[in-house]
Amino acid sequence: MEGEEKYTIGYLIKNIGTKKSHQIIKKGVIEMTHNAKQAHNGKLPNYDAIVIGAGFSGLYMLHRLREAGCSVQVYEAGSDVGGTWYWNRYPGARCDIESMYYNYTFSEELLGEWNWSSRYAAQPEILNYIHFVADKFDLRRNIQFNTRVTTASYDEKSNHWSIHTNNGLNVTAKYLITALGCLSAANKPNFDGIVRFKGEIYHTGDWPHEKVNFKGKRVGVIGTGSSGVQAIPVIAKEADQLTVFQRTPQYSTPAHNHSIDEKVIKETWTNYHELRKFMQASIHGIPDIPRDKSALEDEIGERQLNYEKAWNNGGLFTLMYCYNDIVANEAANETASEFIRSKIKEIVDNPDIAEKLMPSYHYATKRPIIDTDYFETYNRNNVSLVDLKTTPIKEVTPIGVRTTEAEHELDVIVFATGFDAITGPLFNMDIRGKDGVTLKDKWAGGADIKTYLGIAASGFPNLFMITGPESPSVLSNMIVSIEQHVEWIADCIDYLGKNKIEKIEAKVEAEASWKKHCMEVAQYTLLPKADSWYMGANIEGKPRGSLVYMGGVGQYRQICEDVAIKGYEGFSMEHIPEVSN
Ligand code: NA7
Repeated sequence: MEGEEKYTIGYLIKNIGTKKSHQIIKKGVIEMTHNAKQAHNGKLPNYDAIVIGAGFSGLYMLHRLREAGCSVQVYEAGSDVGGTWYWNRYPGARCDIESMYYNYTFSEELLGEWNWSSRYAAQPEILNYIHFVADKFDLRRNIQFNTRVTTASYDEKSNHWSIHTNNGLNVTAKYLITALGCLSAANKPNFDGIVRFKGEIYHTGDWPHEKVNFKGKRVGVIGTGSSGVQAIPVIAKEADQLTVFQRTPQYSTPAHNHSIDEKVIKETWTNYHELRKFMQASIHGIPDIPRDKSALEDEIGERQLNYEKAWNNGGLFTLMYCYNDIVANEAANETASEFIRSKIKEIVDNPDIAEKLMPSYHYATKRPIIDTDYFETYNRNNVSLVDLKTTPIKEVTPIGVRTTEAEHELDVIVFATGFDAITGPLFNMDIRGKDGVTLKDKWAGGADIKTYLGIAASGFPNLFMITGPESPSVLSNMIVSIEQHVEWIADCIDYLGKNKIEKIEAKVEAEASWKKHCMEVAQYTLLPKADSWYMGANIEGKPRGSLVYMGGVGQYRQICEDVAIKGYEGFSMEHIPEVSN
């Protein structure tokens, strides 16, 4: 009893002036001083770390830091966990990485307890998986939902990040970790007259939780990226009429989705340790690599056979991996591009429509697409195609979409217009580092992105970005890249704690050499030639520049590991000043 009572104010008042109370007060002061050592001005932050976002990256970050004994709070704009898979609920939404490689790999226990139903899991199943993980590790107790972080500012005096949310919350943390997802800021083109439209408007990246009914309706889909290509065949089956508004034709290859046998899954889980190592050392984070041969070394007949086999196997990288120079050499690329164009010609009955569907950019310099019956859908008599390159959209009218050629009457408009990728989510928040400089200003609105490893930025101490700009992120299997970043950041925070380092910041020169390296690597590929969202080229007014590291996840992992082994080379660090008791 006495042990409990001695800590109450009542006990101290009752025993004021006694030797015992002096001891308790002194002990309390010493404890406070000890704690205050961790903060410059004696003011403790609310949390060791604040994580923004509760998708795949935020959830794993929370788990790792909590396991390490850190106090962590996650803020999430949605009403539940899931990130990308919470928002992208559009018809046909499905992963383009094979399910068995699109799950967390850090826990063997997790692997053993989960079975995927098909080669490419649909959105509801992936969301269920994320719920399963959140339940298993009891993650929701440290997540505040329906809470959007509006500003995050670094205070140099206290070395804390202050976070403000849309619902009036003000909290502080020593570390700020963004787990925003690369494709979470929906691109909603502001066409003239859009507010006058009398029908329904949806965006694939911000889809309602309730089923949208297309039955008996005239639907327009604007955009033919991965989301449009997945949604179009499904909507076409339900709608009365479907009009597809296409700005850039796409290369898409068949997914050949199918159910998977439980036995195959169990076998895969058994060998997962090896697979995981392979994925981590690979280019795109999958257990496969390109064939070590140029496309130009094979005779035409041999090459066609290879492409045909890849087409029939299906998969995101299968065709690209037929040879090692498809994204590096224009002539090699053209062989694959032309093969896909020939398939489009073969599948689509109407030669004029087939012609409009044929892309001319270099295959795989935009993220490749895999589909189920996409090109076949244009053979349906309730589907029509509008080529926006020749007849651009002029305005949205109360009854539809008017191009320079005609007014298309619609009941529903579906924007499948993608995202302000990678920098969009960071810029949507007011993130301020030293001297109140915003991340947006530091990066000249995106025209001059400077990061160190895509994880940190100078002028922004104690800020970590999971899958930030200039990291492999969307060029890879996201889960592999997410796990690598989360583990690197957790190890770094652990190192800082053990070495009594309070502040870590990327050096300006380290950023400059990382940028140089990123640009050098990019020059070995054809990717900078495309108007893709990798290059920031999908959004009007967005500065063009490479948003991703193109050297592959294996090489990138090695670089990050070396940085850590060398005591976080390229970062400046400040030790906690000694406080005498
Ligand atoms: P994407 O791949 O960015 O596709 C968006 C599509 O919308 C694409 O066809 C764009 O044409 C088109 N778009 C964008 N803005 C406009 C305007 N203003 N007018 C007409 N058409 C427009 O996004 P997704 O959501 O499909 O896929 C994103 C990723 O999610 C995907 O790669 C997977 O990883 C999952 P453009 O090609 O830019 O000319």
